[in-house]
Amino acid sequence: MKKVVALLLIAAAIIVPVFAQGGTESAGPVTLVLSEVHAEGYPTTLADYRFAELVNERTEGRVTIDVYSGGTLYGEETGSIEALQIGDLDFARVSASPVASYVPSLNVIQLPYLYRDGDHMWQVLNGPIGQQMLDEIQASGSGLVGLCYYDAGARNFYTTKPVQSVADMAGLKIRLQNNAMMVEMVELLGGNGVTGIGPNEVYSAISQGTIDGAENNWPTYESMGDYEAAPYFILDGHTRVPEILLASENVINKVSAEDWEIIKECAKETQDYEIEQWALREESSREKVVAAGVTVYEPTAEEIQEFQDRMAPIYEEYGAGYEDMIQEIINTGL
Ligand code: BDP
Repeated sequence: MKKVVALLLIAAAIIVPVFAQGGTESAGPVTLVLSEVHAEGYPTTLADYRFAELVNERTEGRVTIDVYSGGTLYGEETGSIEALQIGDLDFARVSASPVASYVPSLNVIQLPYLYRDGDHMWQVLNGPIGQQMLDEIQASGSGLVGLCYYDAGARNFYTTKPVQSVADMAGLKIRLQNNAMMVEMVELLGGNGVTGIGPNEVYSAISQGTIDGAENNWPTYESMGDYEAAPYFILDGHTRVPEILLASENVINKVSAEDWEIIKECAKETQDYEIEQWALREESSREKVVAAGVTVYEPTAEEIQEFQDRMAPIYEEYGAGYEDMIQEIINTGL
């Protein structure tokens, strides 16, 4: 009997540390899943693969990440975010816009007409405010971890009929990401915001007449084929919404503490690569749609000002409590 107890104690001494280490459930290699709405070759998809490659290399094969592109797992980013929260999915590359429905403070870094240009946005995101907002995703208790930001340029309206001013927006049904602030933005411009349509369904929603248009950057407008259904593009640049690579907090239970650190470090390292790929694709997508006959309207500074002036109530509502941070963002780089 004593022998049995001694054997049990020895077995426990061997097994317990294995389980206790960094919250690891299994000591063996793990395969994790990443969901991406964009197609193969899109800048964020390229960055997803780079991330997966780096993680696999640096963990010496202990962690494999399978990338599912084209929205094959989740066509709507809200679906992937909810799957991350319950631990049904490990990673998702999403836009910050729908994430703000779960972590409202994230709206502050995507307020309309907040940044002067892309460089301004990157100075903010790569500085203390960017890191604070990324940290807030996990600190908010959302079950999500913000790993890094990627570029997504500026978003613009595109429609079936020409829009050259705020007045032309009247009554237009515009598809938006799942974010109440963005719906309000379109309503303040006189249009009607429509949500619940995944980015891969926008083309057919426009073709069927369910909506009159949508808003996005050059690469998505081109890659999803939306330019064929809504060939009028106004360069109003209403928002710059960064992309975010998210992890489920549950990944921390699936890998060792050391591998979790590697995952976080690899994500950060892919940011510059995505920004490079982004610049190339922004240019080639614009050229492609212009060559295909899209009518691009470049509003004057006064016309842009008219769009911007309408946004005051959004700053009051979504900026409440963040006045200092907003001022700091505006002052960044000045
Ligand atoms: C694109 C983002 C993608 C969003 C999409 C959208 O890259 O993550 O899902 O916009 O509008 O620019 O839903």
